[in-house]
Amino acid sequence: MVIAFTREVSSSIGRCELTHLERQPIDLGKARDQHRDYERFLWDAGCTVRRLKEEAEMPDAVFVEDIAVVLDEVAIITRPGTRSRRRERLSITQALEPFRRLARIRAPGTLDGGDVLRIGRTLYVGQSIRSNEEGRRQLRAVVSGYGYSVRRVAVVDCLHLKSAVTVVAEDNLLFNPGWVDANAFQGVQAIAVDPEEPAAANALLVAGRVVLPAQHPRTIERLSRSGFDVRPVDVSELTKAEGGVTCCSLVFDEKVAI
Ligand code: CIR
Repeated sequence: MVIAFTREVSSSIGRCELTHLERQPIDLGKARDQHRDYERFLWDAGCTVRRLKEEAEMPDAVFVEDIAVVLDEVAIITRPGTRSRRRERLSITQALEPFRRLARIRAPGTLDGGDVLRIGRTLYVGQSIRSNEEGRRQLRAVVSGYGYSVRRVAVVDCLHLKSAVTVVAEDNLLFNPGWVDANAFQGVQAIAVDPEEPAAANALLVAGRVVLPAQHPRTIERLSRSGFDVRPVDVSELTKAEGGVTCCSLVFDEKVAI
């Protein structure tokens, strides 16, 4: 069974962290409706969706991806690079405990899950404002025993590595050439986003389907023409909170034969 943890959009989402965007009003009802549609996509793709309860005083808590990195062998509870998000760890820890051995990033390390891109046995980690060298060192110490290597990747002008590049097939990336150098990734092909849609590189791959925000029609068209099964979702409200489609879920196999 594939599990997808999500979380109800917080009623305080209007006070979310913002780094590259100006604050705009977020329609909470609409954000929740759009989030339901996103969860419906996950159900349709075969995931068992477990929606965690709202954390009303944690504006960014819907973005569960940043709080953990879930591998087959171990889940790493991160230490988010922004202080306001560290309280989100308690409920994610409790949610993941039944499924994985847990490891933790500890001070002074920082790591946001949005900075960790797994391709096979390599974890590419963004050198972003949220994840530091000590965070990467601790991650490497945890995962190297399981046969993973950790590689640092430079990113510019965006929040996380996965704002700039994501996996759209086992051997294919979608990326924004202005934010990350695709040469950093070995053995995979890379498709660039449409130049007019710089934020389109954050796609979620589930069961061979590629979820992309409907706001990026040119990139959707580009991927569709290349044969990808693209599923547009309207996430206009959470986009105002600098969220993408990967950050709203933690998707993993319930039981893994190791
Ligand atoms: C933040 O700044 O932490 C949130 N407003 C957005 C987090 C988005 N997370 C992600 O892309 N992985």
